[in-house]
Amino acid sequence: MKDLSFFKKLITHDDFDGIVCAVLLTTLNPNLEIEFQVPEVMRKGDVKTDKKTIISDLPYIEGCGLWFDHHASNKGEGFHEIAPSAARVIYNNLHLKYPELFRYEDLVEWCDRIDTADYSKKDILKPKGYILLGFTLAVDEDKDYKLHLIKLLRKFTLDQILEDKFVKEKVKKLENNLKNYVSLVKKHIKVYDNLFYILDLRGVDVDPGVKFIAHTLFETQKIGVFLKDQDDNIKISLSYNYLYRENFSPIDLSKLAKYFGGGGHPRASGITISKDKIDDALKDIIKVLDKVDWQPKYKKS
Ligand SMILES: [Mn+2]
Repeated sequence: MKDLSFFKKLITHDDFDGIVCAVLLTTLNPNLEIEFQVPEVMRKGDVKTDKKTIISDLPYIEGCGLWFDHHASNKGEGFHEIAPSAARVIYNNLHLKYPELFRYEDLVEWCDRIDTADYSKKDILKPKGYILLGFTLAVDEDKDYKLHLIKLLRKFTLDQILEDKFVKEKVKKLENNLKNYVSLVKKHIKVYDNLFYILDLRGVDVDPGVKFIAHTLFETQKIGVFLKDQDDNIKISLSYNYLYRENFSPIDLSKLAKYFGGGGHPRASGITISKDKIDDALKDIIKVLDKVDWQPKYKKS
């Protein structure tokens, strides 16, 4: 691997994991120019890279210089491991070579929890600490805030970060949203017999935190399907309820997403689809989820 100072640019996911990746990598090379991306845009193939570009927590693009990822559905050349977060992949592979990363041990551990949605009900309804900070990223699409947070995480303690004016502003907005989402979810949800639900939020302005509210309010349902506008398309997110903790997962949601051109993790995945195809896709998804057998099969001894 080339020294980190060789690289000029980092393309990273715009979620908490992507931001922690940027914290680690810009600690090693503060001159990296940061571009935030989402997996759908990477898969379309319009994103330009070169040998001086690093990609983290996103699908691989041919010709990039360095790649760090943890999504089972992505393939490519670089550091790719099945780990709780992409930040974990970076940390594990680089911290012995670059001991200045040691100070992020705690941050990376929280990042693992956040990227795998390892939350309690209280974490969702009354978020605190890094979890609260993670949720502020989803409040609105705000590149300046993301860049600001990367700088804060490099320099300050969690308590200091939570006292920052920009952060406080987002926290206030987030807490306001949380209150509204309870009634909003109840209004737009359709629960199916076979332990899944569809939350149709087309035409409604919400941040991704609404998914966790839905899972919390409908905790006996095991899978949630979320529909949301995404520019001229529809974004379908599929996820196991974060409160469903059993190892038995009878359907791999990344494979289901892949069938429609999306991707992700076995327990959380996403699809971007055009408006003319959404009805048929939704019918197919319901058909598949209706047939999921939730009864674990025990091996005969
Ligand atoms: Mn990730």
